[in-house]
Amino acid sequence: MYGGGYIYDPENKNQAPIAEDPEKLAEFEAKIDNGEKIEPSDWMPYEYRRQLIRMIEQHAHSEIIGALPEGTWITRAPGFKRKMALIAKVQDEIGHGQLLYAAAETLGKPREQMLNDLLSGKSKYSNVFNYPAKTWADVAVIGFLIDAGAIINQLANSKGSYAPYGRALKRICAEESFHLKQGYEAFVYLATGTSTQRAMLQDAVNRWWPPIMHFFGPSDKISVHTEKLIRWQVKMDTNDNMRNDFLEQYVPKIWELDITLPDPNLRKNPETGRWEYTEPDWDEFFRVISGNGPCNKERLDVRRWVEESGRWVRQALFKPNEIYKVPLA
Ligand code: FAQ
Repeated sequence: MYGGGYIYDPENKNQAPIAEDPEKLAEFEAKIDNGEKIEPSDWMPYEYRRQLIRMIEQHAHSEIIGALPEGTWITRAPGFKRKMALIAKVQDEIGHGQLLYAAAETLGKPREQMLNDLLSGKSKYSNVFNYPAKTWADVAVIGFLIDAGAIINQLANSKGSYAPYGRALKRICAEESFHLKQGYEAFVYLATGTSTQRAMLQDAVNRWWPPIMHFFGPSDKISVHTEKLIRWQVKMDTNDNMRNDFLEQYVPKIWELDITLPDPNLRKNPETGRWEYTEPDWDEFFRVISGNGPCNKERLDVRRWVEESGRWVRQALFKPNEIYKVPLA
């Protein structure tokens, strides 16, 4: 039983009230306006719950799928220390997935169903993890720039109205800041290395830049959920503002290493103080998030294999007698 006596039932098409009780809705929105946090047992509108499940679940999937591109580099990372750091980072990402699935479960959707929806393609996960990590420099770019983007987004979301998500994000952000240091160190090492190392890094930056610009979500003009989510303080800033914060903080760090970015229009407008750039290719973005990116199939195939090969562990944990049939003494 979850908040407001709600039980998540995806087969029940009538579970969304046609209209929320106006008094309860006004009370709920006043709480949000007051900066109060919403706990799982509190009353909440159906749409608030639905949106949170969608967002937190996608975030959880992004963490466990996001572990895959870097995971393939653990055995190939240059040197023992980098291998150890990468193992720890990948392990953290899986842990973030666990925290986020637990936060989404408080809203009533069972974890098994979330994982089924990931595998069937019903639930999305972050666009960036559908691209290959071809060289060690890709790992440096992911660790530096994708973790940087994730921190900007998650720090904002951590101040949001749903308490369990905020609590999970505070812990996740603390760990992500170590990931960022690890990525930045690897990035600087390559940028200040031999001409071959610099060329490898430049190539990785060129390939990752478009997906990184997509990472913060479609431009505010076409984002569908932002307005409602900001009203309910689920999202604390718009996609374009978060993209701008990222450019503000990280483009100077890239340029000072003499690494270029593949956008001739990228510049900070001195009058507005905002960054200008070539409009990202949103057709490519929507193609990738709907399952047609370069690695979508490979990523989901790995997850499918994990689900299959780990089934006996789940059975041993939750239904041990069905496996072992150990007679009771
Ligand atoms: N990728 O109306 P909006 C990480 C979808 S964690 C895929 O603007 P919204 C850690 C969106 O779902 C990274 N899909 O959506 C790590 C919607 O589709 P739907 C994940 C995207 O929710 C680092 C449609 O486009 N972080 O990286 C993306 O208001 C390194 C319309 O978009 C989170 O999930 C995207 N990038 O704003 C791990 C944070 N953007 O559902 C390993 C929580 C949008 O209607 C290594 N999420 N879409 O079918 C959020 O803050 C928000 O959901 C946004 C999108 C800002 C991502």
